[in-house]
Amino acid sequence: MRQDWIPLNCGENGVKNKWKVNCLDRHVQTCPERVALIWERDEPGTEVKITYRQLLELTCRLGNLLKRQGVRRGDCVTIYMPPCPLAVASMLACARIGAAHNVVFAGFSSEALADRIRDAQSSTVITVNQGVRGGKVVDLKRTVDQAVQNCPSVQQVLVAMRTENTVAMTDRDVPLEEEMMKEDVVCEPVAMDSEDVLFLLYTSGSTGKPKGLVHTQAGYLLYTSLTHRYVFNYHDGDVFGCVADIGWITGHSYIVYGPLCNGGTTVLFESTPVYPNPGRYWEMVERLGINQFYGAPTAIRLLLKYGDEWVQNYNRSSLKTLGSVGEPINTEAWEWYHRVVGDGRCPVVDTWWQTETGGICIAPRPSDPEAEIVPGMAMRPFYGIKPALLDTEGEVLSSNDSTGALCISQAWPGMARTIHNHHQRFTETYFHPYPGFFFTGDGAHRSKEGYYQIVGRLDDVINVSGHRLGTAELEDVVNQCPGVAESAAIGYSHDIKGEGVYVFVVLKKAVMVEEDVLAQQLREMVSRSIAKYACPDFIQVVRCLPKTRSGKIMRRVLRKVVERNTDELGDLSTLDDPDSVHEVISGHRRLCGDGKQQ
Ligand code: 6R9
Repeated sequence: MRQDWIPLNCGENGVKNKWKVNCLDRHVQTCPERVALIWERDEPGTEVKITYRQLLELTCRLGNLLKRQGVRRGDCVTIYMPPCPLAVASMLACARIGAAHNVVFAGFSSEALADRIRDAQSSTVITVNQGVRGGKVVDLKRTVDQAVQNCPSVQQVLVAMRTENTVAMTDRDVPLEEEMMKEDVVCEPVAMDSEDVLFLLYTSGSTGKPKGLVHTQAGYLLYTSLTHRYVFNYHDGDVFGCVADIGWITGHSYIVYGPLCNGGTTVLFESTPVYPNPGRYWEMVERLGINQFYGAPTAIRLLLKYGDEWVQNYNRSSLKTLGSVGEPINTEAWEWYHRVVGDGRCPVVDTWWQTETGGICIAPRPSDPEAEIVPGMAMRPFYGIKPALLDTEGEVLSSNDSTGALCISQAWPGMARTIHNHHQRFTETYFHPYPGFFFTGDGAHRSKEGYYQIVGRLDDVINVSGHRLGTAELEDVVNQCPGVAESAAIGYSHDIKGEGVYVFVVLKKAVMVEEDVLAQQLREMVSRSIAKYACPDFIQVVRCLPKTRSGKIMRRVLRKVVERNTDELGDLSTLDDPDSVHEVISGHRRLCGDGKQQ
């Protein structure tokens, strides 16, 4: 890595600025009554609108409360909340007083939450009593209670009330609304340097331990606001509907920071695409007058199976741009999104980017207004992004119509600056594989015309419904099962989730267990240690895993077996025990039948 890349200073060197003024105060001066947030609550038709003036008030009260509770500049506050105005106000309140936030997706288990709180060394956690999603109530405070038992750093938990049900409160817990109402509505924003930390966000990599990527103030804000404006062609007065969760980078950049920095109106979606029925998104588009809709391929694939009527029942004439993010969008889903949802008149932008890149790096727009958009292709680099494709020898592939490792060859404002407490891991992961380049972990193809198409991950990361999951992270959990000697997790292609999880396990000698009992036990362990979405679809017990003579598990071989491409297994002579592959193949057929996977 070129060391001059980081820190990359986007503001003038050393300039102190009140960056958060950019998301709130500035708009309160010019348009205080403009709606900043539309909270689309789980129950359709019960949305709540919050103006810029109200959001500033909430943020200031919360900022003052955090200060009263001892949170200082440089601290890191963990936020475990579903999308709601108080979650946004919590993020902005941290920024206002110079503290970093660490939002943890509220679907993560207590163990996953505890890991992230410990790594971030948070003394304060903000949560809600309960979450409501798809008509179901989830006890989020209870998950926090379990997590903080193993987090000695935590001194206080601020609890907002999403439902009217009371929850057990201890001395450590602070009733959020009650206490913030005692605070003043003015809270002077702290001046921060352009390179000070804005937030940490944990994401999975190819080792067992999730990494806390660090984003800083000025560059991140500049990059998210520009990409929000130009990729989606966002104009003043538009209603921007990003249906991601605020626990992911998409929520940070395109629900909160990008739209608010642009003085936009942004939707916070609390529900699911199929609640109370598969028309939910489009009924919401009609009711809220959404102009830009930004969602995930997994949801599009799910909805297209329910048929066109659920879309056509609603008036979607407000829509101007449709966006897709999180994983490759297959042509069928792209075409349906374009033809049915957008009535063939809205550009569909397939946006490629990562937690690490902060904002969209490759997308069909901006471009000339009439420039072609090829289905399922991210196509064009954003301003200032210089992609490069490298071959396995590390040589730059300079011609078109080539495929290689997707790298970025110069710094850009939105890039993550480090991994919290692990700068060495940051440089090793992103800058050592291809010296002089930032390595994304993805493979890509550059077409004859010079357009980019993402091929998928090159490392041991599985993408389940747009959520990243490390194979090592899964194996660490599975291997904790007393009967398991070792395991290998791989992703296989799944027609709704994009990828599903398939786990091979080798049992310890003399362990006898029914396969369904084991499968049940392992699913519970994964759900407890990571999250429900990480649960394996298939668990296959094998005598041994195919390994090289040096002991490396041949995941490539396992993937071919599961994808039923056994003609392409390649040369197996380097394997320690070539027979093991035949056993794996027959075991797989026993488990999944003779048909194609799924
Ligand atoms: C924003 C986000 C990043 C990984 C990334 C890639 C995959 C994201 C994609 C896409 C194909 C797209 N990915 N967008 N693959 N086409 N348009 O999703 O961040 O959660 O960090 O995931 O997701 O593999 O490397 P994150």
